[in-house]
Amino acid sequence: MWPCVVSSFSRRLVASLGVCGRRKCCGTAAFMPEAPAFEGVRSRSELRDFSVSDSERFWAAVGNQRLSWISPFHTVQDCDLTQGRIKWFEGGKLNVSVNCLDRHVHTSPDRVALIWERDEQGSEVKYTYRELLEMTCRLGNVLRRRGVKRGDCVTIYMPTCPLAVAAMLACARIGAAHNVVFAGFSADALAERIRDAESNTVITVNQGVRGGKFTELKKTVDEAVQSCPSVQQVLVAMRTDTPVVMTARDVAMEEEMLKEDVVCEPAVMNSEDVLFLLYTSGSTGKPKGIVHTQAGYLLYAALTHRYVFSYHDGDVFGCVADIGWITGHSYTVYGPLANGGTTVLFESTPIYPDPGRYWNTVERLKINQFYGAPTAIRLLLKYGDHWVTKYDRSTLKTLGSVGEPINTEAWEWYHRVVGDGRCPVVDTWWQTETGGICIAPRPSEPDAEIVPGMAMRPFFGIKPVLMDTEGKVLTSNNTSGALCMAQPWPGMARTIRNNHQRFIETYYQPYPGYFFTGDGAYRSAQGYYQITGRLDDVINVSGHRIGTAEIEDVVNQCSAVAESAVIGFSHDIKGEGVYAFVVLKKNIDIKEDDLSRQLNKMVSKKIAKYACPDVIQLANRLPKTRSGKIMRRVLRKVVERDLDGLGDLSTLDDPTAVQEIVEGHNAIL
Ligand code: 6R9
Repeated sequence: MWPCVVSSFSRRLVASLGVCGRRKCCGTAAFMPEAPAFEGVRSRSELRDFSVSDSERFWAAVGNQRLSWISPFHTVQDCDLTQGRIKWFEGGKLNVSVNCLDRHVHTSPDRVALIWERDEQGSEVKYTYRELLEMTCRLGNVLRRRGVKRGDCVTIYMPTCPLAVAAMLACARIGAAHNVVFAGFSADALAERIRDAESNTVITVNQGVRGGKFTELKKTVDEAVQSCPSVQQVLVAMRTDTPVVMTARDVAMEEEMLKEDVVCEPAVMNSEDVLFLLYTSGSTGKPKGIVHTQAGYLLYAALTHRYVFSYHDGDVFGCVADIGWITGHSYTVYGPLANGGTTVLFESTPIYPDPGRYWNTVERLKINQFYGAPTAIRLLLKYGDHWVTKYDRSTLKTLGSVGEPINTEAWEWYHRVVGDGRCPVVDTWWQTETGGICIAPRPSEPDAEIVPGMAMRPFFGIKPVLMDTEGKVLTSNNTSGALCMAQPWPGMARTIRNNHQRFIETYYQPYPGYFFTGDGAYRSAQGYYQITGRLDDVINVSGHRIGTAEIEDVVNQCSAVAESAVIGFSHDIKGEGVYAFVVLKKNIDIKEDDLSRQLNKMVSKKIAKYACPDVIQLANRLPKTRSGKIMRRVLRKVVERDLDGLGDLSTLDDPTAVQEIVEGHNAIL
């Protein structure tokens, strides 16, 4: 029955929920597994309409159905977008780690929660729900005993691994907030985030291992904390056998965990207490600490994970994002675990030990849903189909894409080669600020069409609008504008840490009464959404508005081109001209004139003559963030010849890429 590891508190809690662990089941809809039923709602699209028109009833039902509450909420929402005030499920009390662990340990303790796909191919390790709960409780007890209190913020600087997940959940268990910093960030970037979060505790590992290379994470933390007076202790876990120098501030984490009990009383949290901070770049240099809270975030991550990917019990979910990004938070950790799923922790890179790594992993772990980034897909496409087709991918059911627009060529390849033409590809649009997926082709009627490269349909409860330059809502279809959200949803960010004013100015002042995403979008004649890129990436050529992503999409379809980045630059006659940075595929020999002719022909044909590149600069690689986004801001500054204004380069993957771009640009002039 009830495993001994669970506290009497949790036992009482689950007992109070009844056998299914769900309070007030409201019946489920016949047309959609597990979705709540509402009178008169007979299809998935009717349910989507209902979720927007009667959003309080919708969210109340799913909130009751999908989360386990210690005390029920009394107010579904208290939001005012004109003020940037977002509150959901007030009065409710719950514990996120109980929702992600204890309730599944209750029903299926031996179900696999995590499959750690270690950097060393073929050495995966599985952890059951019982084991993950034990690990979490031990670590929760370590933190508590060492003085971490409810409301404190713990910074986690670790690679994607089970102890990192346990660290996140241990914070949630004792009511501390976590601040995961991507383990590729430099000491300076880490220090800035620790200081802003005012963390007293940092959790790290001795060394990281990625792509066969070792990184000295503990050393980086040592350097960072020198300028972080708030830090009192650093917990150090051992990822490798290599010893590291331990100071009086450092604590051997596994040793401490072994001394602790496997039972840890969960803190009783309010719906709106902070669950985590996650720093993300804005248009200005200083990163923003985006704040998410307990109930609304967890519910939204769980619901989107369940329905966008059509995740069913027993499926193996493979999100290959690092836990240092929001995608790792919502779709490696919180969404899958809230749903009692099996989730893969991918520690490696797409090309280690060779470009077949993803598909080798899919075959070995029998992954059913694969969720990755277009930048990786484009990279792998270059290496050819055989790296994919040599592995058995018959377990795959859904393929997901996230992080940037996926160009048609990459989409088609992902669909045709990776998915053998039989898996829906879901291009999912969302942001750190939205907490979870907001626009995606699914859920929809099961065989509804999917248009390549389009995120298409708003998720339940999401009401997108497009705004014109005067701030008016564009009502017609076949139109482009600034993407805003007209209605709040539970997963949206609550504030920016230490800077609510910046939160309001960035997201709520540009279009009063709406949440402004910072992205541009096109709404097709059928009403489907296509993201055209950050609004600062939209350029205006001779009065014609064009998304740089649209031009890139065409350029990337050229058989010689591996990847490209297009920016606007100041042009005497046109206002803005089109500047294309182009990376050629390996072993391609083409004259620049021929390339330029080919690209002009293609762009004229697919978009219009005005969109043709005025300048083409060949490059060996593009400057990218460590999460794979092309840093167009840097390219613009190079082209503007404003090298002093390059801004924050802490997220840059390979600093030498910028130097190469500068030299290439100088050679063109
Ligand atoms: C989840 C994530 C958010 C920004 C967002 C947009 C871009 C994300 C996209 C996409 C086109 C998609 N973006 N998904 N653009 N199509 N499917 O990536 O969060 O790191 O905060 O980035 O990424 O520009 O505004 P985050």
